[in-house]
Amino acid sequence: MALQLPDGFRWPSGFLWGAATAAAQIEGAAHEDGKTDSIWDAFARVPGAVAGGDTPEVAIDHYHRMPEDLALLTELGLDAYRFSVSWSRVRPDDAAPNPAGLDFYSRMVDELLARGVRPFLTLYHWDLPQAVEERGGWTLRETAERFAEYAMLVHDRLGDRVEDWTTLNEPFCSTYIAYAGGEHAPGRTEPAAALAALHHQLLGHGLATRALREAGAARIGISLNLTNAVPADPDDPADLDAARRIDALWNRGFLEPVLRGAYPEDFLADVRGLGLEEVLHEGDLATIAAPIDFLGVNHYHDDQVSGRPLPAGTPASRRPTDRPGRSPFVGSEHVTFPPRDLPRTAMDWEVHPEGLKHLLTRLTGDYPELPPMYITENGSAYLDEPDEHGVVHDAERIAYLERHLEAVAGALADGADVRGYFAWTLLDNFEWAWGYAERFGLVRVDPETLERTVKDSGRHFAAIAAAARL
Ligand code: IFM
Repeated sequence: MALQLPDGFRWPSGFLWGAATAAAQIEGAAHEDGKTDSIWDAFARVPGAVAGGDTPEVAIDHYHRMPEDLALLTELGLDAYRFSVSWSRVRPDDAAPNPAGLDFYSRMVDELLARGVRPFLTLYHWDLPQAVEERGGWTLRETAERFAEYAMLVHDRLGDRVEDWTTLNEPFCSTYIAYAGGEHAPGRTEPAAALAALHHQLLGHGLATRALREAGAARIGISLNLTNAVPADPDDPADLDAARRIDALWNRGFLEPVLRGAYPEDFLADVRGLGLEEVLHEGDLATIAAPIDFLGVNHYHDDQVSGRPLPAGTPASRRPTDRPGRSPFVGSEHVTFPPRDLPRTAMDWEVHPEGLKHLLTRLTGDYPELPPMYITENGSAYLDEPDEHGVVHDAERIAYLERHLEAVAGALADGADVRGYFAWTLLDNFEWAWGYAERFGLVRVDPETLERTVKDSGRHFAAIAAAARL
């Protein structure tokens, strides 16, 4: 089925069609050419931390197959590629710079530019050097400063060719889920540590943004994973309050410090006494609000929320973070997430494309100071398998993609300033605590041979992008 676009709709000229990846999920070579442990290498060795005992040690061997993988971008006719740099590859243990690691990304950027593909570089996609974690990780203020130094190391080497810089990817996951929910590395379950990590990651974003700007970076942004917190019963004050709390913790608690230099008052009230006050220094919020040129929006699903216990008979959630004592929802641990009657992906995430339109429209309406947006991640995991000819007919992923692109078009037609869409993800990969079982790729990676095969969704995405440019 073709895209159903608003009457008279045209994709804006220059709209970017891209795909995204992250270092720890694809590179492998986890201890090669000088790279040392990131927190994900160490976490994956903890029994039970990652499904199936999977590790990022080899991942999908992108480190050795980089040119071949980037050729896929050309095959799909994509304009842009969003990738992340591994801190522990370019500055192992956050000590001396590693020339071999920097060379790898330099070759990657050259390869992209030679292919006419615009590099979108993310500095932090969750893989802190383990040595930094052992000193206290993001709970320490010093880590924000170390991050800004690492950002400059990368800029010194790649800033002559990379124009689009993203500081952090989804700090919600690398703070709350990592330091309070225990599902992501470093696997801690301490609410105060999560709040300290939140503040220090945002501070690191501000310090790095300022330094990159002074060094002449053309465009700087941050990618936030944002949700729509939908009250289960819009007439029930308990559900309305639960939705407000989740919106504050998950969305506004990131958007407002970055865009306005202030944590939302209701968020501060919700987490009062849990440790944020102790790490918040005078002047930090002005640093965090350093102007940005774009907001990266990552969105996969909405979340229905309630302030009441789950009704009896609700199917058990598959999320490790929903285990007792492991909540990323600091200060709002009593909030529940009753499932809605909607189709679900293999991740057990609901499919509700209208949510993406709603989110983009809401951001546009609520934040007059909003810079242009990119969808820096959107995609779906399905348990697709190749047929006897090795072809993957992933009709569900195609439908997900189409409906979400229609949602982006709808938001554009309603005035949202969205400049591009990056599909998550180019290649099946290491899906963090879920190991290799969850597959989001437009390109299949054979789990045994690591052979790459473009799925039907990859070809479909390429065709949509090509048609949009006409
Ligand atoms: O794989 C992740 C990615 O690293 C961050 N955003 C969500 C994706 C799917 O879970």
